[in-house]
Amino acid sequence: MIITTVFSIIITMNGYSLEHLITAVVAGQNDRAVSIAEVLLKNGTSPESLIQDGLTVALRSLDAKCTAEEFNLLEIMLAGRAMMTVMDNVIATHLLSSSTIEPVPEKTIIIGTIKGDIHELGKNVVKMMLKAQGLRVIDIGKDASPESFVKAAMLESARFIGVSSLITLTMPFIREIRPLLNDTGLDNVKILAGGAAIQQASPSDLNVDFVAQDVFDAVHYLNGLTS
Ligand code: B12
Repeated sequence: MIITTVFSIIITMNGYSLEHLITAVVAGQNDRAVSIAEVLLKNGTSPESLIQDGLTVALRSLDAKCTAEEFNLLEIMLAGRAMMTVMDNVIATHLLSSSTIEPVPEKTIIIGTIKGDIHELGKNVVKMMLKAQGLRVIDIGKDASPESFVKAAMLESARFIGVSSLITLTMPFIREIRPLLNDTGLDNVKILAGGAAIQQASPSDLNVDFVAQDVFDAVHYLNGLTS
């Protein structure tokens, strides 16, 4: 009761809550979503919370709209666009103004969505956050073959590979990356995997070094290896 009252007072003082942000993103209202996110950030909501409790929750709430019975491409695409507008115009701007970290070549990561999967919003969030952490991020896009991850790692002298997957059926392709790396002599390259489809899998299931629950989990893991 007391907690609910305090929460209501905070919302009233700020004018907006994360719930408003979620509603605006789901409705595909770019400008409104940006304004709300700006107010929330100004009033002390962290970028982490905006991403995890706002933007990600908004997109995941469209889960049912992505099934064969109820597929609504337009609605999902508009929500995805609103989400990335907030990422570009509010979160990235905030992160860039609060840090001056230059990308470090020794901290290069190849990032992409695995073969058979065209989801890219999560990957793009990860890309932006890792850049803000000073990593040099090479994005090889979506529907990327295991071979293309390894080729890019070789060409770019990467230390890490980040694989995104939201489609469960793509798991066998993720497992192929490690043996291909070993065949090329890149045994030291660490593989991180993330995305809604594989969060429950263990690293050994996927033949990778780390399975991230979200982007902040990945940042924590990488900081442990690079600092
Ligand atoms: C948006 C969406 C779409 C959009 C994608 C737009 C785009 N440009 O990306 C569109 C409409 C195109 C789409 C298409 C399809 N979709 Co869809 N989609 C979704 C939805 C609703 C949200 C996904 C999303 O963007 N979330 C927001 C982001 C921020 O979250 P995230 O991706 O999880 O990322 C976070 C973490 O996971 C992590 N992370 C993500 N990647 C990585 C990578 C690394 C390296 C690291 C460290 C971390 C990390 O960090 C991010 C931030 O914390 C999900 C529902 C759900 N529950 O996820 C279904 C969902 C993923 N889609 C699904 C399906 C079935 C499809 C289609 C096959 C539908 C169809 N009938 O054609 C097609 C895909 C075709 C294909 N071959 O890929 C299923 C997948 C089921 C499964 N497990 O296999 C889901 C779960 C919906 C459902 N319940 O059935 N989809």
